[in-house]
Amino acid sequence: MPRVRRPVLLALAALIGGALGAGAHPLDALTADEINAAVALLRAEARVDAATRFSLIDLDEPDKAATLACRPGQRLARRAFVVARRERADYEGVVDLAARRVERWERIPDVQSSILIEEWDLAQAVVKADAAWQAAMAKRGYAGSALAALFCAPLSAGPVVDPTEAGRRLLRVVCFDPAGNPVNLWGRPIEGVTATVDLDARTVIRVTDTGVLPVAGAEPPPAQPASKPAARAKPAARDLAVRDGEIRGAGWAFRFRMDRRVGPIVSLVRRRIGGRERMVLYRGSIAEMFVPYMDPDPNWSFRSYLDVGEYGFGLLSSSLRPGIDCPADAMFFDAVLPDDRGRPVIGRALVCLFARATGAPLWRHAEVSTGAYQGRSAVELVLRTIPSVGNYDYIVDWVFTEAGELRIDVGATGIDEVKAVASRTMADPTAAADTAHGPLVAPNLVAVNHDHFLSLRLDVDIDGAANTLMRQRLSPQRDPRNGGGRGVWTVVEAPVAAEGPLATGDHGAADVWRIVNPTLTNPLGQHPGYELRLGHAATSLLAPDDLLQRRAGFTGAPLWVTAYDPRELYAAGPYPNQSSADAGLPVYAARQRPVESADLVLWCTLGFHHLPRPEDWPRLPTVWHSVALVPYGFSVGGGPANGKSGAP
Ligand SMILES: [Cu+2]
Repeated sequence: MPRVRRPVLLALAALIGGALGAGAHPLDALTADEINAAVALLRAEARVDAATRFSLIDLDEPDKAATLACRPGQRLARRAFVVARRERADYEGVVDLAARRVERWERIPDVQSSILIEEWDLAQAVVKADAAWQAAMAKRGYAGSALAALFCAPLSAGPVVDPTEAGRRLLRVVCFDPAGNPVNLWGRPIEGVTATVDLDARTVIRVTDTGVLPVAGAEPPPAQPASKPAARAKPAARDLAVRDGEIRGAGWAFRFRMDRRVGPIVSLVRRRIGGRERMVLYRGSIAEMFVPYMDPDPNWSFRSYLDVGEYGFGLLSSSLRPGIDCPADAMFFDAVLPDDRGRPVIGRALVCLFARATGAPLWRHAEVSTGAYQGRSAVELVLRTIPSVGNYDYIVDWVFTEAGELRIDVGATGIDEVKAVASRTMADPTAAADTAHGPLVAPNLVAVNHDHFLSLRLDVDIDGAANTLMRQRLSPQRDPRNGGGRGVWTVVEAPVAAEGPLATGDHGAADVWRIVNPTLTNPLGQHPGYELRLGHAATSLLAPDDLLQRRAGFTGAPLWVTAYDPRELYAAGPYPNQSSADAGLPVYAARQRPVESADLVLWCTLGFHHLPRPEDWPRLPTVWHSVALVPYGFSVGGGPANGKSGAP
């Protein structure tokens, strides 16, 4: 987690309040003025002081029904949700900005709020000043200026089960010799030494030293040179337009705001069909990310990052470069986010938006019999952010297609997390043991096997809140005709009645999930709906009682459904930093609330096992994975008339 972005502090909040046009819509992000006001009101009531640090100051979303009923020009009361840390205790609360009062403020016991940026620097300084750690480094030939030049990464502590660590605010620190390379700080690990830091006490409580291993050689120069960012071109016109914070194009209309914890939150996602706008998704966002490493070595066994709740995808979103990160003609958006001290900070070009020609037909047919041809090229809208979470960069795309598909594409790139080993090649006698948990990617370097599980919280509202999730199971049947010599599969459909994790059936991917509005019918007499395609839905292979798995139970299923609850936003719970017990989805879903013809929320686990390749080193070529919502009976014949075309 190095290289802290030092964005521009907003001395003149008014400067951007208008520039971003924010605050006009109930779901717009807090403006700089509103962030300042929230902190000032907490200060006035002595709930916080100058030493208090803030891990979240975000819009406390207004009531869903009130938001949907809100007409242009109308204002709803604005509230800020705040998480703060003061005198070694964590607090959360809500500030009513219109009434100028603190509505709720309470201590949250037995949790650790997310890691603050200033704690990264603190942990590094504390470790470098520690005598036991210095002695461990001296054994490895690092002292004086060589020691000072090391990069020490503040890793989230993982599950805290050791009684001597209970209740302490921790980071675990491992160090690297960057050898002057400012882009890859991770390529030369000083293996075998982990320092555990108590951030409140500002001290190292333990140095684990499992023995000296060689430090890898210098990184080879890239096979292809890095490209230079292009000048920004004029934004492609097409039908893409942004007005008053609303984005329109490719038959879609939606809004978004940036959030320090989860990154972009898209909302009020509607499809324009037959001159009407119809709701598809009320709110969508990332709800957590879990990355457990598959190495039991004491320097690795704790590595089980919950990147969203421990660090923050919005906080770590990086400035996007035109011509590389996004097309040169994309629109780029700045965003205002609070820093650790609760001051509004402007992040430049954290989000980009563009229309993309896919280079393939949206549909086409060439008729051999008549020589006739028809086709249409495909264009889709992409809303992109790229959080850089330590060594990894995640390209997160919300993609809106002209065919009515809403896709979430996630591209993993950056730098693999590597471990130093004795082996230089697979011919070495140590190689079998050294590569038990990952392949050799360079002499003396193993890229450790791991998983990525990204939870997406999708508050789908197909033509309104009353929705039902249908499971379509493919059932093989024998048929007596044809002499009994062949069979078919048929589709057996059943509604999901109650909350819970949803396992795939005996035929794995043969289950099809469809979310419908059972109160409406299209001209064919079907319920309008969307099919959910869980393209990449690997689940965790860890046992349910595994120390790592217990903090991320959501990864046990590719799909979960819960009843709508605006307070349930995070798949591993609101406070996953240092957690060691079930929270989030397994707890929410255990209530078994009914979800048939109800306002429900889908939680997709976009998961993949990462078995690194030698070619993933030292630069990981982007690996893409997707989840998609695809219309089913939604757009046929223009859909239900006026939103009420008769009973089912
Ligand atoms: Cu990976």
